[in-house]
Amino acid sequence: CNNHGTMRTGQSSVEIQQSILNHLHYTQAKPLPFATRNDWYMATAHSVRDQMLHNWLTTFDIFMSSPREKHKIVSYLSSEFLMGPHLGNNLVNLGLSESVRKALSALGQDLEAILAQEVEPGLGNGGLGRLAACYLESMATLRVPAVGFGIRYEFGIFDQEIHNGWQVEKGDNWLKNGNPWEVRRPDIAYEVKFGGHTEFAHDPEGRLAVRWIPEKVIKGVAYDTPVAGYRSGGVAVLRLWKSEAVASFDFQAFNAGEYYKAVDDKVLSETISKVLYPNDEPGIGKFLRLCQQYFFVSCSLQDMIWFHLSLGRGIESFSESFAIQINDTHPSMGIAELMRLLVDEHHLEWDEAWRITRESFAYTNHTLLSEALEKWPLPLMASVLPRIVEIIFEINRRFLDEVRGLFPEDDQRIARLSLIDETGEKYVRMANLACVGSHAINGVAALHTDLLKKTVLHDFYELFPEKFHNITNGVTPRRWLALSNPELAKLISSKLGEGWLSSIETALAWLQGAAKNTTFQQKWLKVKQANKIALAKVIRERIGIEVDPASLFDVQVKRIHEYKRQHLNVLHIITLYNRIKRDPTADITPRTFIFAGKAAPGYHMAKLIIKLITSVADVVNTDPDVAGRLKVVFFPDFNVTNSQLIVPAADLSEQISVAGKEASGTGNMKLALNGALTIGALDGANIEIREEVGKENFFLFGLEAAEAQSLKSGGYNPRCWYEGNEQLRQAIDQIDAGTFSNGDRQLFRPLVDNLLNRDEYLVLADYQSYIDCQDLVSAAYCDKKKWAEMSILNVAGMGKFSSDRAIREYGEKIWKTTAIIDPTKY
Ligand code: 26Q
Repeated sequence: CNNHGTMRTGQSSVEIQQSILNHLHYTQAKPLPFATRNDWYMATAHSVRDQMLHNWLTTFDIFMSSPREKHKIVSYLSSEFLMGPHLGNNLVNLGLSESVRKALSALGQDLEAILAQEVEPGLGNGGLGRLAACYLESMATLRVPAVGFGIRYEFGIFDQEIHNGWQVEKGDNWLKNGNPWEVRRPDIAYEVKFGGHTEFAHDPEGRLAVRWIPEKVIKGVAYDTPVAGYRSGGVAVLRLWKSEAVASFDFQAFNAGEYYKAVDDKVLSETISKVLYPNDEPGIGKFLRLCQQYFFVSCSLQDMIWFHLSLGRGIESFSESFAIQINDTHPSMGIAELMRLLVDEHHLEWDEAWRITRESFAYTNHTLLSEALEKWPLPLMASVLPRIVEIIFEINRRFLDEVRGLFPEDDQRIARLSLIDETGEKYVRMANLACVGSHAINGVAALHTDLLKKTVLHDFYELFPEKFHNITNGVTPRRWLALSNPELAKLISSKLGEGWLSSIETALAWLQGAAKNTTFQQKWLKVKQANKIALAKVIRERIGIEVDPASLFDVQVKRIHEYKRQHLNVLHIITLYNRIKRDPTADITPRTFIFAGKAAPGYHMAKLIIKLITSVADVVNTDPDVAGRLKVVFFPDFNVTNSQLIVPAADLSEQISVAGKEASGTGNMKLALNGALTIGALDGANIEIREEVGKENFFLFGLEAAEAQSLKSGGYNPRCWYEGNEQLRQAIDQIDAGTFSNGDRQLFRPLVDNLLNRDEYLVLADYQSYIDCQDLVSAAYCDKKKWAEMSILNVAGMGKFSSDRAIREYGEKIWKTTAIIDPTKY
C-alpha cells in the first residue's frame, strides 16, 4: 500500500529513473550538465532511501497496531557498527538491482561506477562491529523489531596506506560528501552528565534522593539509518548518537566577552563522538573512551524509557518492552545507568529496579584473552561518573553479600568475583558487572563458550550456570554471497531455484547433490576463475603487482594480531621460497598469497608483521628463480568494500590462530561461503565449520586448545623447536640475517627475539604441522575436479553460519521475543 503516490516508491525502472532525476533536481540542486558522479550517486541513494523510509514507517505502523504482548523491541547496544556500503546491499534486499541498473543506464550512468562512489561508514574495527551489522540485517529480514544503538563517529577506522612497506594511518573523513542514508532527528536528544559530585536532596515530591550535580552536561542527538531486510518489507533502525553542546552557544560566557571560552565548550562537547578508537582490545584507561561509552548508553537508555512510557506503560514493565543485548562489555555501564535512571529519576526501590535491569540485559562475550577483558581505573571512573561508581559499589556490596552467604570464608573467590579489582591499583571489572547485571551470558562459538565456563568466567559459571548459553556467530548471506559474489549466487539459484537466500539454513545443503556433477563443477570453477581475474586486475591497478589467476589464491584477511599468526603464514612462504632456491626446478604449486588487515596504531609488533610481509613480498616477487610461481601481496586498507572483492576470489582461507584464542571468527564463514577451503587449527568456529563441511573437506593442522594449554604450562621453550627443525631454523635465521631487509639485522630483531624467547602463540610449535598441511593443500589443488567438489561441499555446509540462524537462537534462548512483525497477519 502506498498512499503517497508512486512518485517516490514506484519500483519500475521508468519510475525509478524519474525519482533519480527528481532528486538530482530537488535534493542535489544540480542541472544535468553539471551533475558529477557523486551527484548521481546521491540522487540514486535518495531514491532508494525513499523506498526504505516507506517500508520503515509501515513496519512501525504494524508494530504499533500489533497486540501488546508482541511489543518487545530488541535493543542491540554496540560501540561499533561496521555496516559497509549501503547502496548495493539495499538494492539486493529490496529487489531493485535490475530496475535501478536499467534506470541509470537510460540516464547514461553505470550502476557499478555509481556503487563505487560510496564511501563506506567504517564505524568499527573488525569482527565485533561487523557482527552487529549482520545481526541488524537479519533482524530486519526476520522482522524482529530492532534498534541498533551506537555512536555516530565523525571519523571511523583510519584508512590504511602502505608507505615503503609500513602502515601509515590516514583520517577517515567519511562524511565529507554527505551521508544520504541518515536522518538527523534534532527532536530526539538527551542530556548526559559528566563529572561533579553527588549529594542527598529532597526531590519535588519531598522524597530524599541522590542528586548528581555534574560538572558538565552534553547533549546526544539521534541520527537514524534504516536497514532493509531481505525481501521481507522489514526494516531495522540504526540509531547513532552525535554529541553536541547543550546550547550551541553559552550566552552568559558570550555576554561576558568570553567568546572563545564559549566556542571552546562546544569543541569539547563535540569531541566525544569525534573518533573511533582504532584498537580491538582495551588499552590503558582513556578518559575519552570512557566518556564515549557512558554517553551512548545513557542516551540509548533514556530513549528506550521515553518510548516505553510513551506507549502508556508503567516504568515497572520496562523489560517487557525491551530486550537489551550488549555487544561485549563496552556498553556494560548501561547496567548501572539503568539503575540510576530507575532509582534516581523514576523513584523505584532498589530491588525492583534491579529486577528490571537484570531482566532487560543480556551480555555477549567476544574474547578469551584475559588481558583483553575491559577494566577501568577506579579513580578515573569516580571522577568522570561519580554517581555511576556509587551504584556499582552498591551492586557489588549486595552481590558480594550473597556470595559470602554461599561460600563463607572463601575470600579468594570473593576477591575474584568482586566488581572491583583490588589486587593493586583499583579497577572496575566490566565483565563482572555484565555477568552480575544480566540474565543471560553467551559465548560466540561452541569452544569459546566452553572455555568461558572453564576459564575466564568460571567463577560466574559456578554461581549462575543457568545464565550461560552458546550462540555461534553467523554472517548474512545477502551481503556475503548475493552481493559480493553475484555469479555464484546465480549458479546456486540454477540448482536451488529462487528464494534460497531466505532459507539458507536448510537450502544450501541441497548443493551436496551437485558436488560430483562434472558440468556443475566446471561452471563452479569458471565463476571462481572470473572472480580471481577481477581481483588480479585490481591488484595490478592499485598495487602494481602482476598475479596469475591460475595460481592458488591463498588468503589471510583480518586484523593483524600475534594470536592470529600472520607470521606463521610468512614462515610458510619463506619455506617454499627456500625450496625453490635449493632447486629452482622443484615442482611447486603456483600460489598467490594475499594478506590484508589493519594494525592498531600503537601495536608495534603488528606493524612490524606488516613490514615483514611486504619485505618478503619484495624479495619473493622479484627473484628470477621464483619465476612468478609465488607472489605475495599486501592489499592495503582492508575494509568491507575491499573484503567484498577479495573474499569471492579466494581458494584457500587461512584461519590459523592458535587454538583457544579466537573467540569465533567470522571471516572464516564468509570465505567458506564463497567456496574457499579452510586451512585451520581447531579454534573458534573453525571446529563447527569443519563438522558441517566434513573433515575430509577441511585442512586441519596444529595443536588443540587443551594441548596448547598443557604445552605452555609445562614450560614451553620455543628455542628447542627452532633448533630441532632445520627448515624452520633457516627461515628464522634469514629474517634475522636481513635477507628480507637488505641486510638490516636490526629491523626484525624484536620479532625474532619474541619468537625464540617467548612465542606466546606457539608459532614454532605449530610450524611443521602447518607446513605438512600446506603441502597437502598444494597437492589437492592440482586435482581440479576434486577441488571443485570440496569447494561445493564447503558452501553446501555453510547453512548453519547464516546470521538468520544466530538471530533465531537469540530470540528463542535469550530475548524470548515472539515479536515478529508479519505484514500478512495484521
Ligand atoms: C575496548 C575498550 C577500549 C578500547 C577498545 C576496546 C575494544 C574495541 C573493539 C575491544 C575489543 C574490540 C573488538 C573485538 C572483536 O572484534 N572481537 C572479535 O569478535 C568477533 C565477533 O564475535 C569474533 O568472531 C572474533 O573472534 C573476536 O576476536
